[in-house]
Amino acid sequence: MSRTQRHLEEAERWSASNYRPLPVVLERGEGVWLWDVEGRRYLDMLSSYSALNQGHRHPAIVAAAQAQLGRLTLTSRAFHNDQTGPFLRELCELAGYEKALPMNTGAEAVETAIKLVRKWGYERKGVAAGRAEIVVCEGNFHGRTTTIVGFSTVSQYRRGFGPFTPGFKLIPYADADALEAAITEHTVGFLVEPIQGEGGVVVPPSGYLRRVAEICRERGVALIADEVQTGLGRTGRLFAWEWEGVRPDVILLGKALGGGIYPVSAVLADAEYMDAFAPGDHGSTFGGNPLAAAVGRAALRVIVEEELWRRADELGCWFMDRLQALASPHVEQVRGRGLLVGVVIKESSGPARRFCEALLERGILAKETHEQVIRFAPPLIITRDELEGALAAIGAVLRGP
Ligand code: IF1
Repeated sequence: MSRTQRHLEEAERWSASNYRPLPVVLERGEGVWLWDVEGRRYLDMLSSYSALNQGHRHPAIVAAAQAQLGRLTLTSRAFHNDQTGPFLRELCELAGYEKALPMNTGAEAVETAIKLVRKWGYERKGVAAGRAEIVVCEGNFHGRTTTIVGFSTVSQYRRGFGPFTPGFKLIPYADADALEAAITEHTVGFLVEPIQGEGGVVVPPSGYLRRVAEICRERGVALIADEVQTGLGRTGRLFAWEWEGVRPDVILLGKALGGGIYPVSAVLADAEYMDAFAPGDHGSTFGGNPLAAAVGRAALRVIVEEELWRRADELGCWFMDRLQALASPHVEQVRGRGLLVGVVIKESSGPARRFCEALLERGILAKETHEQVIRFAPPLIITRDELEGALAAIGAVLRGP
């Protein structure tokens, strides 16, 4: 029995079945490359859903983690440490916000923002107790907690998990008029992804973010941008909202903030909002721990020093043009921004998964989102030559039967 088969059987026996991974068993990663237990090499075109913008085991981030491992890893927030303050300062200065609250996962950042804008609404806006509402979009993906899946429009993410948290109102994505109509005197926030990742790499029309920002400002509603997937260079700007010159009231970061080696997320906002939290209101055992902060500092340093957003912008445009030029009979549309790219497969060609399986055979790791979209989101350190290699394999698969 091969090592792969042995690992697959072990995982099958002992793991909960909450995922259906492709049948590949990885054991080493470096930069944009991964190796499986048979020694085969793969190009990572998923980046753990954009948590690997800096690539696998970036030397500067690993070095920072190793150095901190040798000093101090966890103190709880009952005490200060010498890493968290500098991390939050550097993060706020980079993003242009007054305050940051560090957490661990993207979902925790989303939950933190929900609590923050609700409390801000009650204490600053005078919203009637217990009546706060947050507007969210159809096709959203903000995480897997019970509150968050309660406003998901994907039936599988909700099925069997009720009862859900009240206080959320769904509107169509990319429809600013729908936002205007949905806001009431109880509305405290609008939670939106600048580009819907899981929803199928859906890019809203130009002007949408600007318009919803205007509406939120006019109506005194907090604009909350979930940049967990689109942030930190992925779409060709440091933050996706920069494409529209919009400054959200609250931004959520995660994934690549952990440099591909540690869960780090954060909520950023000005004091007007963040000061709604008093000591003891909210917290987390690991949120903002010294190791997370040291890793977060190095993760940001790499993004800035290597100007990863510029690479995503330049290579992303070229990559999408080349995908379009494949003229594949299976492709309905190529869409995305920067190196967050979705290839929509025609229904007549069947689900996208078979194309991902064929790509795996050719040494490309990619994952479909929902049924019909192949998502390509390589590490932002990828070179044009490496993308050329990916295009050769993608072309062979998409021009096939
Ligand atoms: C899974 C999806 C991507 C996110 C946005 C918050 C979170 C995510 C915009 C929560 C997380 C992950 C979750 C992971 C797969 C992946 C995913 F397919 F599920 F939707 F990327 F598109 N906001 N997305 O994309 O962050 O708590 O996971 O750290 O759950 O299967 P998290």
